[in-house]
Amino acid sequence: MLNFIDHSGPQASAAEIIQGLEANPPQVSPRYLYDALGSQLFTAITELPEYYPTRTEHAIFAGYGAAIAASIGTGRTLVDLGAGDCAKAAQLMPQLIPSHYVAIDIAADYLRKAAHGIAQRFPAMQVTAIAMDFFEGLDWPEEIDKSRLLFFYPGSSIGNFPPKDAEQFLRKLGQINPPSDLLIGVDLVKSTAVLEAAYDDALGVTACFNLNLLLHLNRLIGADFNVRNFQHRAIFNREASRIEMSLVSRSNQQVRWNGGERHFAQGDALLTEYSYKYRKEDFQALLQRAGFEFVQCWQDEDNNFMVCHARTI
Ligand code: AVJ
Repeated sequence: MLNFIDHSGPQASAAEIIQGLEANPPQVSPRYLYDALGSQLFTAITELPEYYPTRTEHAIFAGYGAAIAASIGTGRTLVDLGAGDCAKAAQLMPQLIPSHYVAIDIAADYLRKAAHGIAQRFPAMQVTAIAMDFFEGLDWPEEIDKSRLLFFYPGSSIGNFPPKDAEQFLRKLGQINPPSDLLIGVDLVKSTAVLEAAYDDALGVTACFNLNLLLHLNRLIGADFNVRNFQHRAIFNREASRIEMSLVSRSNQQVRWNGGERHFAQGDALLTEYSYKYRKEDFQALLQRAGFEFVQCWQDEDNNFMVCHARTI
């Protein structure tokens, strides 16, 4: 029942990584946070007391699953963007009853196992797993039927894009085969203390997650980053409405890689991730600019997180 398609293509682009490291200020795409260990560390993050998004979204799906299914309808092709362990989609399947589940993720091995489990649990549903990086936009694989698409983009992963890029990404999704629907999780603006704790937890799991990116880079570009020489930092920039996660150099040091090197002075920050936070009205306006009509949204009591249903006009 499971159809697996490998569109992962050439893995990481060393040239792109090096260009970012040589830029001022230096930066690395957050996609490099997710090697095998990084994916497991992210799963650990979702269980931390301070990291509210995953459990809040889970509670919204649990409380409003029937309402969500009533708003969207059943029998759709559920396209899971960044499926990971497929658990979030699986939570809604008994109510959404998709005819076809298309799980997309960059972590191929992890995805294949998870999708296999889903295919066994829901034998009446067609399951397709696609190993693909859709960060630069989703190129729809020709071998997959694109009728009655429901894009599922939970976890506030949209927050990794700056708002202009988020708008463009969503517009392209909507243009694949309109009319289509979108069910998306969005993290909301809140107090600095709550936001910063979520990205700098007491156990230091997020610090490990961030620092592990350096080990990933060491393998990808033959770099010699010493994890002990960098410190995790996550601050909320309220003006830009985003968490800024970076790795700060603990000393003056030289870092080398295949064909290049760079000096990091003590206090220099290597930017690893932005995580944008929205006000409800601002996200609705963004959806509209991206060519979607806002249908309905569901939030937790404390307005920490929201799940939106929108459809292309
Ligand atoms: C997977 C992008 C939603 O921004 O909250 C968690 C990743 N980074 N802790 C987020 C993340 C640090 C996460 N997203």
